[in-house]
Amino acid sequence: MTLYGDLKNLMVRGLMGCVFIISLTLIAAGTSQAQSLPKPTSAVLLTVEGNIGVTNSGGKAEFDRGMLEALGMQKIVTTNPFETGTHTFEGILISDILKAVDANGSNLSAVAHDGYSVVIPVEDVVNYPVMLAMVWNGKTMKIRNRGPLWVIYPIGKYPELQNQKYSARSVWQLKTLTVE
Ligand SMILES: Nc1nc2c(c(=O)[nH]1)N[C@H]1C(S)=C(S)[C@@H](COP(=O)(O)O)O[C@H]1N2
Ligand SMILES: [Mo]
Repeated sequence: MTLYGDLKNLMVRGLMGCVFIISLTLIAAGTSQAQSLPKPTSAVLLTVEGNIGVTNSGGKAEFDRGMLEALGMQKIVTTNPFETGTHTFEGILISDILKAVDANGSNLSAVAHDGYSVVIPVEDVVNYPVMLAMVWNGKTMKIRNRGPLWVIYPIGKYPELQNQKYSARSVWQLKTLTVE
């Protein structure tokens, strides 16, 4: 190695280091950018509380129908443990809701209007497209038909989800998710 070669090498490394650090800074700036959530303008369908970074009502994040829809409606066609046949569900992926509120935790404590509650591990919604369904076979769900929000696991596509554990997490009439 000549002195010139060593010098050039050092400069290239130095430059790469700078590019790396600048990229990291940009990524950090991007993710820490203060997200905000508007206030609901119609009935609150979902409240997310606990360890979240984005709130719109005293430490909680409240969503009305329009706010949920704005997160990006998805469609899942699946069989269901409670109803015969194949059903079409439209709603928001729980992972998208967690992103919107900047959730930080490993469990979601889900509570329903009828008082039912169960813990949904965050890994479920990371590993599978678990949905908060709002529309069932083309119809907006009401409390009387398991709505307004029903946790739907894509059990048709992932047979390993066809058991009691995931049935118990398939909360209908969901009201609140607490990030823990
Ligand atoms: N809101 C609500 N969701 C619920 C329940 C409930 O009682 N209330 N029961 C859970 C349990 S324990 C199971 S096994 C499944 C199926 O209940 P089912 O067999 O009574 O339809 O729904 C789950 N979701
Ligand atoms: Mo159950």
